[in-house]
Amino acid sequence: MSNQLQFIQTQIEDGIGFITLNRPKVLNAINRQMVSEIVAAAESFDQNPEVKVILISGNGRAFAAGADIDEMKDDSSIELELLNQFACWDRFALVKKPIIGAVQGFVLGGGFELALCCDVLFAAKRTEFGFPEVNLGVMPGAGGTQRLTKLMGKMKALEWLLTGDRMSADEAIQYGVINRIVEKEVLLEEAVKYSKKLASRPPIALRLIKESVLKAIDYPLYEGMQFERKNFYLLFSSEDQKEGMKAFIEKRKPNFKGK
Ligand code: DAK
Repeated sequence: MSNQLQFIQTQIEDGIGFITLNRPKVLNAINRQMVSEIVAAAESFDQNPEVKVILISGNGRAFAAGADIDEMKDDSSIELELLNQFACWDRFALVKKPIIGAVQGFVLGGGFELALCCDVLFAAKRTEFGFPEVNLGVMPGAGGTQRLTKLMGKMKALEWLLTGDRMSADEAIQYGVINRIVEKEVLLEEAVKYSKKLASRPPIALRLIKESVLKAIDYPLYEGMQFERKNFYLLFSSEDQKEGMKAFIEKRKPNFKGK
């Protein structure tokens, strides 16, 4: 089942919900309509039991070169406050299923912020990441200063945020910003292979693992461990836990149902 929206394409195949940014002429610059489409697709996949994992990528020579500068150039602070677009954007980070990003070309500004909301990132060789907002007289506003700093620490994050310089894929992997670097030709194939592996895992365990790891970013260790423990207990009321352990004892492959 594939669906062509105005600025994205969606598809469900083999338990994977695909979201493909599709505005290649402007390097997938993210306008407001595209944000709504991405968030609506991700939320709909999150609710759809057919989808186990979400995979986001971009058509053309960029994942996304940032928010659409043309659309926002004349905005006033009050218009932005009233539009409250960040509220829509923030919902992407609330998606419970794992989100795999397959990025290439340029991953800049809002495009980088979107990538940083993913849970596992595959990048093609020669991908360039960065926050060039400073060169436009602004700064990231959709989580860039926070998420990058939590990943690489204050000194490194400021180095990139203050200059607006572009980070190579090699640097990004060194700082723990991405997981894998692959040849561009096999980027999607590798991300799909990984997504299929996740799709074979018990879905409730996947979402509770994701939730617990995200809490580790915000919570002190003790509180995080209490949160983790509740999720651990919760999994013992799932059918998948019974099936997973029974299958192990019976020396067969488990048949997880997401219940
Ligand atoms: N917005 C609009 N158009 C863009 C664009 C962008 N961010 N990036 C590229 N384009 C367009 C170019 O204008 C050009 O259009 P035409 O001239 O062909 O009509 C086309 O894409 C191809 O781009 P170039 O000709 O520039 O291609 P090059 O290979 O020479 O350069 C580049 C590629 C990526 C280095 C360059 O295009 C570039 O510097 N782009 C801008 C990068 C940037 O500054 N990005 C940060 C934008 S600020 C928000 C959430 C998030 C944000 C804001 C609000 N809310 C929820 C409210 C985030 C803000 C940002 O991201």
